[in-house]
Amino acid sequence: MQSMKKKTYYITTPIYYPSGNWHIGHCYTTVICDALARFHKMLGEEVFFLTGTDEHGQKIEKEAKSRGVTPMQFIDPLVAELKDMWRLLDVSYDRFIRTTDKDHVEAVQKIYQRLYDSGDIYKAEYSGWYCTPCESMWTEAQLKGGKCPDCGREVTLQKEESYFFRLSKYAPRILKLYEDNPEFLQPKSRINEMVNNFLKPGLNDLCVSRTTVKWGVPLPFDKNHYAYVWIDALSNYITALGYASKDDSLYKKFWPADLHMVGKEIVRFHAIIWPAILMALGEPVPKRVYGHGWLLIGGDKLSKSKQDAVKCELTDPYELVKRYGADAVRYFLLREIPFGSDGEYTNEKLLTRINADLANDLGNLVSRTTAMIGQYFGGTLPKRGKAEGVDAELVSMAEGAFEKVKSAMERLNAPEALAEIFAVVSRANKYIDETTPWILAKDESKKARLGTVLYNLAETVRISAILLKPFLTVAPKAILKSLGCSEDAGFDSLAFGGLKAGTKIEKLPPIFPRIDIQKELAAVAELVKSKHPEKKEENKVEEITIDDFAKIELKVGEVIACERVEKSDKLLHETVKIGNETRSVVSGIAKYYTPEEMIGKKVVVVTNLKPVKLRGVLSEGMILCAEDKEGNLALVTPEKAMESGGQVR
Ligand code: ME8
Repeated sequence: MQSMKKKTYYITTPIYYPSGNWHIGHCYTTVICDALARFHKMLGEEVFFLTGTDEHGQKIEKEAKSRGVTPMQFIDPLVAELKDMWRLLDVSYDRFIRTTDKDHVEAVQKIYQRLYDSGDIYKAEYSGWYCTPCESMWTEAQLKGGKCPDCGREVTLQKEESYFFRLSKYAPRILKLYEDNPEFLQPKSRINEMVNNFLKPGLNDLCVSRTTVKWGVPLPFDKNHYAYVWIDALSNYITALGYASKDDSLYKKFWPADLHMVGKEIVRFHAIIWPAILMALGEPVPKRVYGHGWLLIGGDKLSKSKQDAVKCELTDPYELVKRYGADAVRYFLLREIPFGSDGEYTNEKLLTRINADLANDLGNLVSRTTAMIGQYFGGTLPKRGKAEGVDAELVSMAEGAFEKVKSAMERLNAPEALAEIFAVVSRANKYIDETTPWILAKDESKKARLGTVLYNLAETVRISAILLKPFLTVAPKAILKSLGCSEDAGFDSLAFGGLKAGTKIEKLPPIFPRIDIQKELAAVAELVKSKHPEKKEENKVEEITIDDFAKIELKVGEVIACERVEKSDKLLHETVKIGNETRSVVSGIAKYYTPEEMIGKKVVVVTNLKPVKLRGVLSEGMILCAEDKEGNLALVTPEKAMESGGQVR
């Protein structure tokens, strides 16, 4: 007899930049993928679940350099932290790929070679505006006022030889891919974004090599050039399976991927560049790319840099798991945010979800059911007797839940799948109120009915626990154990009536203790503050009165002479005319303005500061500047022509 080939399911997360500062937004993609991977495993499919880290590129190179360590010394601890986070959240990946892995690097070189040999990569001149201090090349359109958009300094026109990928050639095929396979990119709105924003205006060929960034994969056909990080990163989806290696059996088995799950900001790379590369390699494209929404804080994407602005919320996954457990964090991520859309994150929402769904609905059902079996039947599961009218709805909901969950998961809709399971849980709680077992227990003649009611409840709890297994990894096992079932129970044991009368049932203490939300929010706020003391001070700038402010004298001045302060790369010495007097002022702005630029500038000067000597030069005032988060400075100047000497209030 011919053996049936097992269905395969290949699912990937994006590979993460090892940046540290991990937050709950980072967990979103991966927890969803984990639930999908577990679900498909439980369907009996052979699953390969891939995640990893994206470790090359200029940012890492610079960060490591600024810390005086090698890129690997910089990255390794961050990768270890990320793996730890996945361990805490019970993420069941099959491979954790690092783009610095030897097999990946070798395969990326082969991919480049193949594209080069087929003529899809060609050498051309790349011209752009180069900012030397930033090591960045800009197009004319990207410049701000003709200067570097990052630091505002002068840029020079430079021509550099680079390798280009013929992306433009693939635009018609990508459009056709979307037309022929409306399932390819989801949700549907992302297709419109790609078509209208990128494909219709026309694709340019893509510059796929760098000579300035050396922390990357050297190109096999030109060792002065290094692979563009996105080509390196995207390739992980096939190199992880052994593509272009001696053993490509996994590739043969699992490719094309069933699903690339990615955040919406990187859809363009996955739905345009990646299929074009695969088309050029002559390989099949993934079956589906899903661009999910973001976790927001205060309407903005929760991100590493934004974290500073949102210190009032606890977003650290390690701390969240420590306080509430992996199940609660996973549940929130999978249940709260309507799939495909953005969703606001607050501690209050998380705690409300934990209390309402996990502690009240699920926790109560489990503890009441197991406690009543203990109390009325000595912990032995009673027999299921004759059904009564009220039983039918509960039983049919419990029996029908799997198909609904399956349908939701086929559409990748974990929130809907969980809502279906919790509808059964709620129905069971209602069933307790309707059947009032505590009243039945008072009447010996109702013992058989009481047994049936508790059997139905235990069975509904068992079915719910099995259905919850892809989503929660701790509670379902504990529930199944308390019902005397194997923790491994799967979708093949969902038929109602699976529990055997006579089974020993253990009373389960509350699996999700109820949280006092107000108390916990206060504790969390304290914790967040203690972790970011610098922010506490910044947020709490002392209030002053108008009289306090009036003590500062501010006047408009005109810089009439300016020179560098000797042996200082930070200080400029300005001669400032303020009305009828001139003053000597020293300011720390030499990195942002040349002496020539300063001459003739109208500035705002604090004129009643005590004079000081800086590097031996007298300073009789302070020129006001605005400063951004990166420490860039800009002079504060009157917006209209103003005589020097004018008061600033
Ligand atoms: O983009 N809400 O890596 P990454 C939801 N290395 N998801 C969020 C999020 C938020 N607030 N913040 C981050 C990269 N993410 C590239 C990928 S793949 C070949 C290369 C998600 O570390 C983000 O959307 O910036 C992405 O899916 C994942 O975290 C990794 O982001």
